[in-house]
Amino acid sequence: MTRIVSVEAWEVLDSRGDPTVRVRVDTGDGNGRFTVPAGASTGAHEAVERRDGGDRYGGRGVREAVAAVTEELAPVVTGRPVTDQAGIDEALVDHDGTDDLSRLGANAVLGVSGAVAHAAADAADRPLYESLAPESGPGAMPLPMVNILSGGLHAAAGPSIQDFLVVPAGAETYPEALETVWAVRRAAADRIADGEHPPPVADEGGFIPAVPDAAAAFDLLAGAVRDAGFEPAPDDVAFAVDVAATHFYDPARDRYTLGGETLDREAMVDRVARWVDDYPVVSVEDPLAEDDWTGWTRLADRVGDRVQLLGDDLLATNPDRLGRAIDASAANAALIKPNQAGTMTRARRVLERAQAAGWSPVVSARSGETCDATIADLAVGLDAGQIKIGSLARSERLAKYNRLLGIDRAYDGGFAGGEALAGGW
Ligand code: 2PG
Ligand code: MG
Repeated sequence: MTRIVSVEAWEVLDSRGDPTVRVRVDTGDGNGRFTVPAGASTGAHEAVERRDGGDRYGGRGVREAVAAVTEELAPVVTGRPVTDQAGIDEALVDHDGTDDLSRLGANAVLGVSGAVAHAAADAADRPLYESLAPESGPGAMPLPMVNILSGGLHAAAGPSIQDFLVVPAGAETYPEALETVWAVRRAAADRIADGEHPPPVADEGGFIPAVPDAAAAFDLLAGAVRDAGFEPAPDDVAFAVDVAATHFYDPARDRYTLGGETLDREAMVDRVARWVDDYPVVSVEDPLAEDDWTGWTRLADRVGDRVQLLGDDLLATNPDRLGRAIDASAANAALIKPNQAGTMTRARRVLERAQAAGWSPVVSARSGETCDATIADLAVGLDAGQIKIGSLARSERLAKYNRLLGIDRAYDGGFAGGEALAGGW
């Protein structure tokens, strides 16, 4: 039995240049490393990331989280069998002692948990996607939803809506899906470029368009899809949107501020339903704010049988919130972000519970990332069916797309394709 012999942690910088936690776990038979990502449009119900405050890095340093790993968590896991991920994660959570991991920081706890997963794979001399898989084996290559246009908290300008994405639902393989998206992204760049400057890009590599509203962004996407030689259609190149509505909802007034418009709940539900009617939108993420359960269930009643309604801030990769959403039929798909959950085991359990309820899981990166590609292995290993990484740009995104290309070469599990989408497509 391979046991953990040491745990180290240190501060590195992510794709926004902000500090984050990297952890290395050593066993007698190898080692594993994991680097924690970070959100910008974070939800209130996520496990809590710990930042130092003060002047250093504008308060965003993570020395305290690093110290929590080396001083508090390393002794908890040292000596344990590296393959006991669930037992280790439980011990980490117990040692923190809070539900949201706010004492030591979810960035400390997940750092250790993720590095343990890699060390276990290394000790067994297996690729991570295989070592994470259940006994039935890994799943299919995931269908990517790929950011083309950005706004909201990920962009210095642009629309209030965070991401306009394309879903290459007509592709038959994962590599073909990337080729399709590449062509659409290039066509979108040509439409946005003003002849003098390249189009500005946002945190996840999407272009920041100067569009007056969502309809204009969808029209731009449709034009780019046609320029690239495809059809904007649910079975060819479909659209997805991460509205990230929590971040333009004002709880004091109970209103959504979308661009220059102020919308009440009903108007917001109508607006999203209209996008689904007017455009080949197959997935809508966070169309209402994270605690607007009334709005979510109303929208699900209206369009939930024909579109994927994907909870991010709503669910926060939290088992209790997922349970409540399933009971209320508030959505039909769950975004899975390991750092919202705080451990690999919690993320896995939320994903498996979504699958068991007939919901579609979508494994997701954060807007602040490094070249850590763990989520690629997670998506294949647990047969998520879909993945969201950002645009086809910036090395922290490409590291994950490229990891999937490597897995696709090594392993013949098929391609999940458009059937992975919830909502009847
Ligand atoms: C999201 C994510 C990734 P962030 O809202 O889905 O796009 O953004 O990591 O900033 O929360
Ligand atoms: Mg989101």
